[in-house]
Amino acid sequence: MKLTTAGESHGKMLVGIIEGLPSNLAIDIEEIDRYLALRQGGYGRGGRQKIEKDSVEILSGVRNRLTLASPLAFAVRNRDYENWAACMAPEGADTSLRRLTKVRPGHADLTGVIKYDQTDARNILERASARETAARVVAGTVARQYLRALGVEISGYVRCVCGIEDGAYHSFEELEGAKSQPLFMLDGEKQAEAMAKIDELKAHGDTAGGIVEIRVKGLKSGFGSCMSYTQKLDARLCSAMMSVQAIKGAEVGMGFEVGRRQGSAVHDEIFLEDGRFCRHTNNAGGIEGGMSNGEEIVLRAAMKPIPTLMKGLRTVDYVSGQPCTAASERSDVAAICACEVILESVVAFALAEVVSERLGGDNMKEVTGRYNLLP
Ligand code: EPS
Repeated sequence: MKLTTAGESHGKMLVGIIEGLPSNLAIDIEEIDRYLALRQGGYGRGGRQKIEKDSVEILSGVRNRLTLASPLAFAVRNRDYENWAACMAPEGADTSLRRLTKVRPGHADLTGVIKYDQTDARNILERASARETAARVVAGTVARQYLRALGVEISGYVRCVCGIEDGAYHSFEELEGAKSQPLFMLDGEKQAEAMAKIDELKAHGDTAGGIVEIRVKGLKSGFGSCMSYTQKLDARLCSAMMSVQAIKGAEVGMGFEVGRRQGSAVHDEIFLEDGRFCRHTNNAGGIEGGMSNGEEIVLRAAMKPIPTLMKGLRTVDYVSGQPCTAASERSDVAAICACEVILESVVAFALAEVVSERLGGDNMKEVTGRYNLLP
């Protein structure tokens, strides 16, 4: 399974092509739109989301809601394009409009203009923008539907916003409630504190990041491989999370804490109960030796604060070489809920890739038949 995405933040649309889907996978278009809407929401988002109302248009690969096994092409239109066509159109654009030379610290602007030999960071930021993640939510939701056919579910919640942290354990069933919360947090008090923090940051022209936890329930053991470093499941899933704009850290299970503890306080002991191997703890986060071990997969990722600050950070104008304040037109204060939805989506897609590599199968009957034969 492979995904290619294209599209600029203020271009006509975002598009994607998913290759390698089996036939007869039922596609729930309304569910894709629901996740797109969730990606747009959450406390602390900015003006752009008032303009957009993302919805998917499936262009190929699906007939009467069932996949054909041909490439599934899709589009998510940018409503804002009509306000940007004069400077973004593929032909006849006035590139003197909306130039950005006051490069933003923390964004792709400066390194991008040097690497791609540009003088306008617009040519960099349009693609570097997290707007691209709308396409990954579409593909991730298709992958979620593929995994669901095997009994595998993905969920998550926001654990931390700008240092305000919910350190409690929450069961997989509890996580579903997070999506109806303004910051996808499960601890009401922490959430209220985090919302007040976002208000304060907004008033000061500043931004927030946070930490998200993603869980996968129901995956059988043996996905990924201990035989080749390229096939390790933890590496594949963390790579997917790190590919999301603004992610600066990824953890599996106990994560960085394993480096602070002794072995007997880290490793999950193994028991045989009612004829089944099991563990009473899940510090490994469901992955041992680069393979799923049948326990819940637990992943966390840290999102840095949005790099466009309304108050502006100190920088240098790329063209004049003069010190200045970094560019800012509008910005999200926090996009941690969007990040949660995106991380679920990229984990779903990466996992569907791993699963389809092991199972193969040209149609869903073959895929589910092969999965059901696994121990
Ligand atoms: C985004 C749309 C963008 C940004 C954000 C992601 O809207 P605009 O730039 O038009 O205000 O809000 O982009 C970034 C975080 C970024 O780094 O560029 C979206 O739809 O998610």
